[in-house]
Amino acid sequence: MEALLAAGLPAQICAVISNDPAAKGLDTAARHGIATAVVNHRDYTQRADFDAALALTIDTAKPDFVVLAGFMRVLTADFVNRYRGRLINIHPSLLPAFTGLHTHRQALDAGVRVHGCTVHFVTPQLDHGPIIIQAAVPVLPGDDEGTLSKRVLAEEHRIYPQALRWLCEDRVTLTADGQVNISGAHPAKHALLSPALDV
Ligand code: NHR
Repeated sequence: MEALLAAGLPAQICAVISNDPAAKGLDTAARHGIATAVVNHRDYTQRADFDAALALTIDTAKPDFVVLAGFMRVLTADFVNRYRGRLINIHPSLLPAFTGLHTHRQALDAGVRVHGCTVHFVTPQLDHGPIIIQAAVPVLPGDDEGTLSKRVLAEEHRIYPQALRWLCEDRVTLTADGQVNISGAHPAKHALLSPALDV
């Protein structure tokens, strides 16, 4: 969230909303003069009721986009469908690999040599929404969850602002059949090999 605030996006951040009253992002937002709100999931026994309260709070702020950042509650289909094409998330793996939690542990256990992060539209099926942009990083000998997550996080801080900028500029759209179109994006020129080939 701090990286998004620092990115100088052509957007007004109309609210920062958390399900966790202790979330550090609330203090950060308040320091930046941004409106904050808490909808505590512990106050609700049903996910649908929490999501309905969350949607009311979001809609009060009238956002164009709803940007998940470290949001850790699975959202109901009704909630997700209300914001179709306007709700995005960043997930710390190269989806569709390693959905859910502990993605860096999953990557290390699988022995992959390339890992990364994914910005995607949120759909009812967890971590399966249409992909906007991905960044790949090498998994290096001796990596643990700490070193690997730090390498991925540095890329998250690059691709999330880029994806949001495209959204703000109306350059990325989710089509009716669930495809992502990005206008004017440059194709990547190089393959990432890990390890590199012998010279
Ligand atoms: N909701 C839907 N419908 N679809 C997605 O793609 C979603 C979503 C809600 C959150 C973020 C996701 C991530 O990038 C996200 C994507 C939480 C869990 C989870 O299991 C899984 C994936 C993500 C976020 N949450 C547990 C739950 O019971 C609680 C886990 C905890 O509190 O530590 O909701 O990682």
